[in-house]
Amino acid sequence: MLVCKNTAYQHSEDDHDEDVLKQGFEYKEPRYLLYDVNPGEGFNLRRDVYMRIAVLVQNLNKDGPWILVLPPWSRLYHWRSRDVGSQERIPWSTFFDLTSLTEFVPVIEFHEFLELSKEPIIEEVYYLQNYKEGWDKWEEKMDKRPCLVNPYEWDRESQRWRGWFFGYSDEVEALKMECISVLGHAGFLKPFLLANTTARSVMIDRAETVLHDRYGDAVFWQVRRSMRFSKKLREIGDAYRAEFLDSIDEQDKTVLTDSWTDMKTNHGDALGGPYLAVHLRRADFVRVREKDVPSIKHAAKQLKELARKHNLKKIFVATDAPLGEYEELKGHIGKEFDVFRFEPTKEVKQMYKDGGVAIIDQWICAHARLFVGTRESTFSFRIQDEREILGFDPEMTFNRLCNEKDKKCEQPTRWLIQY
Ligand code: GFB
Repeated sequence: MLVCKNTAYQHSEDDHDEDVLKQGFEYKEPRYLLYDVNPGEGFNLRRDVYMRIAVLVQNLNKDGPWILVLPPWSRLYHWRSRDVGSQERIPWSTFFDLTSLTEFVPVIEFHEFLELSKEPIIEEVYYLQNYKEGWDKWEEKMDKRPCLVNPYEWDRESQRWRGWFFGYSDEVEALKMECISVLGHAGFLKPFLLANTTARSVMIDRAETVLHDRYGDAVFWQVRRSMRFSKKLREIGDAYRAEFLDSIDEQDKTVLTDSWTDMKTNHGDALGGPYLAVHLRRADFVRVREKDVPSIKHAAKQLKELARKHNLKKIFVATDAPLGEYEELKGHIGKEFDVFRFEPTKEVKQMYKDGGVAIIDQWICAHARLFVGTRESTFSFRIQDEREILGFDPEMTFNRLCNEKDKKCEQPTRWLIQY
């Protein structure tokens, strides 16, 4: 399936016909922008990098047709379940609603890009890196430089570059690869892409190196709003809310419009289901962000206080904690509250993997009357955005747990939605 909304840019046999020319459009073959991210990055930072690149592609489309090729999800560090089958080459449609993405920018899946290509080739790869010498004064700049690290390998036999290519290393190759030192916003890549290459397919690797053009403005929120989760995952989350948390959209005032482009809420429109939801980030965070993560006992104390304050009797826990820690939390919370955790069926796990289960957790947290997250976790940040889109009062969203030694317990920055 080729998803492309702008009919002037649609890639089909008919494009050459006179109608297109009559409409005043000069026919151009679309070009494909691919990207990848530092292999160690987690799912929710990757979502943020998508936003930077989607805005770039939207800007490129002002001058000619470009299509964003969605990088398949493969082998993420946090996806460790062994009972879910392969977690390689997962297409974006498993997690996101592609029609919705397309309402911001034309996108296709990587396998569709391969089907459209005569050969499994990406013509040019630009591997972004920092400046070896660092920088004193922040100014936008980019230069071709020797690679500081190079994960690609030149294959003498095929005269092509070999690389990871989202788990397609056995099939896909590149014709050209260069390293570019860059300091700048994603939009800064546009003049480079228009002036320095005429390749049909260009891949930007280590795309997290470039920053958002404008963090938090209306365009930022448009692309964020376009990232709706897949309908199936939303339905699984909704069914759980209805069954265990007495949470139904009509009642909770969280009904979605058919298209994100028609949805505009005010703070306080959404009420949310009668439960407190917490994102309790544990696993590697306990080690890496020791100062930000509370003990289980202290987390329970804060949750009980908040639930009492807001008169909520149910607590939903989204967590990557092992079962033992979750049981410990329940023990500390005690009988005063009912505590819930989403338990996927075998079928859901097989079908939607660790990534899908995490999204269901996020979706349930997004619909709670009150949300409390973990400091500096992009997983918690994405729940906060989702709640901004639904129209919650910021008081009910921008809350976090604190470590017992953190007496100030500063609450999260409120990145409020802009239209
Ligand atoms: O999403 P993420 O980048 O958030 O990475 P952080 C955390 C991953 O752990 C998620 C799983 O994508 C999930 O796979 N996970 C975390 C959870 N919390 C939950 C939860 O409540 N429910 C479920 N089902 N899964 C950063 C990473 O994580 O932490 C960096 O991006 C680094 O790579 C750093 O590891 C320490 O921003 O929280």
